[in-house]
Amino acid sequence: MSRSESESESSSSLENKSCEIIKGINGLDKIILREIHGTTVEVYLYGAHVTSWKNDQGEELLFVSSKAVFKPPKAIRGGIPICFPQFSNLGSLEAHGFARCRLWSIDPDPPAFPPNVTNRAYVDLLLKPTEEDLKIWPHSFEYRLRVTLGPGGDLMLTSRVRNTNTDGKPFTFTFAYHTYFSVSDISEVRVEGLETLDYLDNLKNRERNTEQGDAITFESEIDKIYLSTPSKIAILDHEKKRTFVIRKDGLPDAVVWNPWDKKAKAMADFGDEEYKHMLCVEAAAIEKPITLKPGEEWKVRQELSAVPSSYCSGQLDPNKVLKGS
Ligand code: TA6
Repeated sequence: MSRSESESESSSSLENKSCEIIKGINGLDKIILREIHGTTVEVYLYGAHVTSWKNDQGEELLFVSSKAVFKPPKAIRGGIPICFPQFSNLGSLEAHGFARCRLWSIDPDPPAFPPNVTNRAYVDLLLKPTEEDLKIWPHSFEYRLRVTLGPGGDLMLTSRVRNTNTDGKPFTFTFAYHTYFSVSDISEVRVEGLETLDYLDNLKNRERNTEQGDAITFESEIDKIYLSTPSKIAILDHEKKRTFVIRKDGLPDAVVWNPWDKKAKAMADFGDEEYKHMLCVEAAAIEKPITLKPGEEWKVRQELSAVPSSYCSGQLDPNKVLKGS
């Protein structure tokens, strides 16, 4: 389905002027965050799904397939799908859980911002299980997602999951921010920060292996869950001279996925050649599922930044990016 959207002012606009709600594709409500230097973010209430993050030059930094279906109950192909309460295509729930296929609401009672935070480009979204959801996953929860566009154009997603069971029962889940980065040419991309780590290989029935000592480069399909990863991971796009930096907190694992040509052709909502222009690097909690007792809250976040990198001239030392502030 072509991505033509008729945007129109909706009746309600949020209190925060750097943040407005309009109609997106197929009339789905979406929030636009605008930062003073021109960076923008768009997040659909459907799935609390970030579908766009543009820098101050208006360049799109996230990948969304031209064949993405913006129509429930299908998950939107690209952007930042929220994988909760299950990161897996197996298991009892729908692939990667149901959170990305539900309508979220604007949180009427958002958590307070820390006093020293001045940026105003943010939105707070809330998901609670429906009666239908409770039939397939019999646990009460409140999932609060804060999407923040920082003054430097950084995109931060903060997740808070609270167990609101009244039956005294704990629940266990796995999680990922399934981020699709836009890259110029996958064969010119390298990932720094995952060298020598153990990983589970989804292409070999989650067999455990150890990554080699160099940066990761891409010549074929990859689907690996790296374990106990550092808080910073760098994705260097040689052609664009741009480095994405993922800073994560509370998310020990990182999934790296590119479907390559064969799998690309097998996905109806993904262009045959689009694998060349995307890479998923996903901050996650998979190896050690999270268990919450009633009343307990789990809070995690990922912060994405896009920095110019003259890596090709050897001026950018990726380790400096990873070890820097
Ligand atoms: O994150 C990698 C992965 O688990 C792959 O195995 C592939 O299935 C991808 O997610 C896409 O999953 P989706 O359910 O969004 O089609």
